[in-house]
Amino acid sequence: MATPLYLAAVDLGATSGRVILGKWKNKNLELVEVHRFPNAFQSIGGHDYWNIAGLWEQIQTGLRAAAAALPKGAKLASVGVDSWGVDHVLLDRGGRLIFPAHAYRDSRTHSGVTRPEKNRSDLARIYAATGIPNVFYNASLQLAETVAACPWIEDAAARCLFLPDYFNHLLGGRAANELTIASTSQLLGVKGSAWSAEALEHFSVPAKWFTKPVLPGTDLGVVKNADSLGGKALAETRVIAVPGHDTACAYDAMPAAPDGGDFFISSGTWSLVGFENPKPLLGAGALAARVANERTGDGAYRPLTNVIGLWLLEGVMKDFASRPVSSEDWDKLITAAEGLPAPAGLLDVNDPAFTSPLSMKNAIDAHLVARGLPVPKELAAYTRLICDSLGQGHAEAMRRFEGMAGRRFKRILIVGGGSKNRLLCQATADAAGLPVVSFALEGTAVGNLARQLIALGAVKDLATFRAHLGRGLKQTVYAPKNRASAAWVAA
Ligand code: LFR
Repeated sequence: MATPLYLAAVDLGATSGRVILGKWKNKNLELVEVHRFPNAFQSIGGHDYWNIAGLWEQIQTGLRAAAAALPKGAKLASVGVDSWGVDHVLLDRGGRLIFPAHAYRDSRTHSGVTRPEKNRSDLARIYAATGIPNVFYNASLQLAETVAACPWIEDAAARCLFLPDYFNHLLGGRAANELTIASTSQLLGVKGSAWSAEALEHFSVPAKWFTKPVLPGTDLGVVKNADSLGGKALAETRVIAVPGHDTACAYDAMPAAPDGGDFFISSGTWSLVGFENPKPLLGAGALAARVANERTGDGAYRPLTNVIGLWLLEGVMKDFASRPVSSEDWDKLITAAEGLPAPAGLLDVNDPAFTSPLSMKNAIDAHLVARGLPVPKELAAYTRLICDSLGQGHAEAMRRFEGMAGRRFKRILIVGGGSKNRLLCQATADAAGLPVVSFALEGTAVGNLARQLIALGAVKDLATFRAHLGRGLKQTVYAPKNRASAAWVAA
């Protein structure tokens, strides 16, 4: 009987964070969520910020809970941190935070510094250099705004670390920029793994703030202050740079078929739709489709677009007196939504009005009224409209990728919160005309733990991990209902 290996995944999301304890034994991974906490950005004086000290507090609480959940005498072999992309801290030479960590939805980049937007050739040049389109929340634009607003920062700051890099460092790891999270910034070169001098110069971001990104799987050192975290259980715990970007973790966790025929959706606050490719997708078509060539845990490419995601539904719920909490509540809501007739027309989920509205319900209503469509009366009808619209958005994005990459996908694999939403899965299958396979899988945490297992030498590589994982995994297949041909016959 093999000795189990225990590892912790710190998985930070924009609306909640978790610490998960993983147990690896006999090629099987078991997870226990030892700590979960809400997360939200906080607004003050017209700007939105993350509570970095609060997040650090929660990470420590989670690690203490992980230590407490270990069997007597067992040790935590390693820990890794992942989070949403683009957000970062600036540190002075002594490692102190010297600028508030803005949240990516803050409006500071919306006007003024969107320089490439003003100049098409700049836009194409920066895209060719970084493979990342110009999206308002990119770290490039955020840092450009910081430097423009506070020119003194150039000298005062010594390092820019993305959030997982920073928490790895607080845990005791060396201060390093990890590749996947660096690839969300629009400052990393699309070829190789060096920062793009062209992008840094264009955005006036000092190159000295960054070091050459390390690959996921790099051992950054040993946890410090183990006494305050979990005593002996954490005394030799390694801090491992897992894919710092949660989307890279979620994609790593997909038990994809080795033939490359799978299209991926990581469905949560955002729907992150894309696929794995040895090469980036570049050129005018990819730029127009806003393809982000982010990096995978193996350092390859994940051409992807962000479809707005369940942020729409989360937002709408704030305008209703009661919202589902338990899985029974959710089931009731989805059943009610399924029972409704199909909406008269769908939302264009790419409308920027949905990015950060004061009221999502008002934004949706205005969008519908402008298109001459009826406004829903109850939460179930909004749920139906949102799921059908997202399904359509997923399918359209997939078709665009097929056109650009010259390939046909055979299945759509979905992980994340939305994979539990059967209305969304079915709507996606129907719109795409492909089976959607939903996995009962904590995608980001599993991808985070997988990279630790590979780094510790317990698993050979990602393909091997996916094969082990796929064997025991519960999956639900949503076959497409042939809507298109039904409509054709009716016509
Ligand atoms: C998802 C995600 C997306 C990124 C967005 C903003 O959590 O990481 O991949 O585009 O957050 O950083």
